[in-house]
Amino acid sequence: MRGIRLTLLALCLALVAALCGGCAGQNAEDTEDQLLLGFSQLGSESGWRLGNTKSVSDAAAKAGVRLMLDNANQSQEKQIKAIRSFIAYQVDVIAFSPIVEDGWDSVLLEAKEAGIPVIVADRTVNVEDESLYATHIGSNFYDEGVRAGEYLLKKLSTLGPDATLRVVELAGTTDSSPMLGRAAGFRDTIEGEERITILDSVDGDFLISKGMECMRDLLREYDGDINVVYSHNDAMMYGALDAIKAYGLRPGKDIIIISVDGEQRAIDLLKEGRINCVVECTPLLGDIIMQAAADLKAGKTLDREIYSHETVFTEFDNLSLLAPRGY
Ligand code: GYE
Repeated sequence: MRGIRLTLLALCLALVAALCGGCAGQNAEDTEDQLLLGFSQLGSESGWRLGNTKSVSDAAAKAGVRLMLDNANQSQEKQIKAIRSFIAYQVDVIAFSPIVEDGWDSVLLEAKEAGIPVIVADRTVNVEDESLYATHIGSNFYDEGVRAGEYLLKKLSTLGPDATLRVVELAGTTDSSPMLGRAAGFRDTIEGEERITILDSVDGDFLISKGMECMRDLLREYDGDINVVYSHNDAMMYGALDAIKAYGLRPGKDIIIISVDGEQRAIDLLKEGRINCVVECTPLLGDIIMQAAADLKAGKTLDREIYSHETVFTEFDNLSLLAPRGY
């Protein structure tokens, strides 16, 4: 019996050591009062995601928060496991970026029953009982889709009365909240404009490689007769640019390119005229998450939604004074 207990203890310690690889401030004296935050990151699929992970780690170090960081490599199952281990370790607060919207009710109920407040970061969840999480910190993805649509309407107005636009959409991970919001906001905004047609929408999973493959297939399927690419993130857009060039067309000129995120590399492409519009979505959420975690530990109630302030960058703007993006 004692042997089993010791083995279990050793296993727990090993798990904690693995998760706590990036723990900040581990001196025996200061760990007592420090806030312990378990953060389940969904993966490393894009520059945006890497910037987000860095923002959370940097902010934790700055705020003196002990961070248990787990990266689920695009697996919801792994995210659920990580959240369960945070509960077992009795962290003060759990934060996680949910890969898809559905399927979180049970594990969040377990956190609630353990008395651990949960911050939903970046992407959103769809749960029966809203009290299963304390707040959502991130972007309004629907509004991002609206901004993409508004840019396209403006662009159309510069092209003369006979212009028509055939659009293909490179969609993010199926059933993820940014994919759903960006698709809906865009459609609602261009609705009623008969000169714009959405030819196709394909799942590019927010990845450069899939953006390239999807765009190559779409160009073949429509014989290159595509006027607009609406990519749900910068990574897929980078891949699509390669496919467009390989097909012998000029992105930004022969095909209008709209993307979302606003990584530095995308802003540089916009300035060079190789893409036309980037809707901003900031991954720099670390400081806001740390503040929210401290407030929750102190027993405060937070707003249900804490949205980032975001804008849109287009070929019609003067971007010469734009500060470096930081991601
Ligand atoms: O747009 C994309 C990333 O969830 C808002 O996920 C985030 C999205 C972001 O992979 O680049």
